[in-house]
Amino acid sequence: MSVAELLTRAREGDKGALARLISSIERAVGSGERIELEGVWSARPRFVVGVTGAPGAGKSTLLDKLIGAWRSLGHRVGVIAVDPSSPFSGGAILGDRVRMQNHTHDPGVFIRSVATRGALGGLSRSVPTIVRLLGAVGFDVAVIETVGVGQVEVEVVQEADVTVVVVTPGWGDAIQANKAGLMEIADVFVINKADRPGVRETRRDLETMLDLGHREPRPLVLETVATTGLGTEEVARTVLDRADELAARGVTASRRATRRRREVEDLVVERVLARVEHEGREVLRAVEAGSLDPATAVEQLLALLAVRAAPEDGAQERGKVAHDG
Ligand SMILES: Nc1nc2c(ncn2[C@@H]2O[C@H](COP(=O)(O)OP(=O)(O)OP(=O)(O)O)[C@@H](O)[C@H]2O)c(=O)[nH]1
Ligand SMILES: [Mg+2]
Repeated sequence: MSVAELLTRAREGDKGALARLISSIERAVGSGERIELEGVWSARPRFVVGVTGAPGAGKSTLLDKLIGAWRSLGHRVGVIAVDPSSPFSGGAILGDRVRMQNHTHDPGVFIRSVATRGALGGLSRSVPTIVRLLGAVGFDVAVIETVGVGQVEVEVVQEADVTVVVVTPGWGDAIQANKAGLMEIADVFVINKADRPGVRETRRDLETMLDLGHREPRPLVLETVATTGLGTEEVARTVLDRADELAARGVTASRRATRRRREVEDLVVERVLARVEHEGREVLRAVEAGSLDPATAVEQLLALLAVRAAPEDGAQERGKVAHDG
């Protein structure tokens, strides 16, 4: 089936077609091939929610409850679970499948895991396109869930318009979140496992760090027990409200502008590097051997690329999206 046919079916609600499209996108991004998805470039779900936090913090359990709450509010929810450590994709991570299985038969919920690919820091290049695709086929809430709190997670989650950081009491999570740079990107903190001791201390740590950060609007701190659902409906409502507020203040627009720019920059770097490795092998070898200095090598490589840039790089038609890995 062609990509165009898959897209038509996905728009009609065919989750299998959507899954196959996502696989095509991942393959294309992985191999640097270009696929065109009519009308996808400009599509975006109304709410793009990032969920991150340390492994085992309860992200998936919480998300399962959030999905339920958003569904009752009439939203259609698409989830991308990004696993930076896994080379595998296509289908849900087993644990996530178990915890979110309440929704597998709901046509208004789509859950899919993606592996991270790409040369630069393992960031999943396919995420921005998959998010657009979810919007194009009618999901108005897209969730990007990541495992862990490292650099990759921060990057991936920056694709979101509103970011939820899940921490747990008593494990120094707040401090760790701070170190990982999550204090700058979190819009809502959720202290999950609030049935355990240490909630007050964790809240105090977070509030202290937020005092130092002077973020506007100030990130919110909520508490949940995801396993029982305590506090989760409030999180579901708060996250969407905060997303609307960020949009109204113009924060979302400026984040998106930065993101679009970075997406292009990343793709350019990746593509140029791929060509350098391929076409500039001899120059690189001379540098490795010490017979060519770096500055001259750069000049030679750029000249090499400039000569061969033109043929396949025709101007793109508007409304289409290219995947150049
Ligand atoms: N006591 C308690 N346990 C919880 C709570 N929320 C989740 N758990 C448990 O914590 C464990 C991890 O939950 P997950 O939802 O898989 O956590 P996660 O953050 O998605 O984990 P990874 O995907 O591995 O990073 C499970 O055994 C949950 O049942 C909570 O509020 N209280
Ligand atoms: Mg999980």
